[in-house]
Amino acid sequence: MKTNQTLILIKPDGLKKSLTGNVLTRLSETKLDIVAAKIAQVSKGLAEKHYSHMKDKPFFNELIKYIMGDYHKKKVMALVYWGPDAIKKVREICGSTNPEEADTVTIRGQYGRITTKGVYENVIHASTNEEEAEREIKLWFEPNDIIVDIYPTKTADINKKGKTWA
Ligand code: 3AN
Repeated sequence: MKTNQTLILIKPDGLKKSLTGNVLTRLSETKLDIVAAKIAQVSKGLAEKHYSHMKDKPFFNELIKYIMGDYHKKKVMALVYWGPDAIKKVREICGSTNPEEADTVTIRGQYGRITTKGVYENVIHASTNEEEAEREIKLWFEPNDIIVDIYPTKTADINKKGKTWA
């Protein structure tokens, strides 16, 4: 078992449907540590960077609108979970990308749906592998937001003693 970290987003449909508590309770079954958490509004730039690997998909524009909260609330909850096999454990409990195909005992199976427009409202995002986790965590969080040292940092401004990703 390898200790690693993963980015989780509770997406705007999850917040609009008051599912935050339910999702965190399900995630606590993993026995992983929450090492960072925040509520954020997603700008177009952040949304496009987060989903840069999907930019050629026909549903890309809908996906960007969805994560920005155009269909629900303009906010997401972003978290970093850390511990043994964090990426794998969280993906398992999230379930398949398509919420209609996701096992009913998973978070997406329990709470997700596909809209008549074809948008997957699948409640939660979780990193797929270590490379993606690193890219996503560095996109969403600054070093000082995370209570464990997971990636190398450098001092950004000698006077302020701030840190930035190395
Ligand atoms: P996952 O989130 O399970 O890693 P990805 O990375 O393939 O899945 O897709 C990113 C997001 O794009 C999904 N979470 C979902 O919101 C959306 N998505 C993926 N495939 C489709 C699809 N066929 N139709 C509509 N939305 C999709």
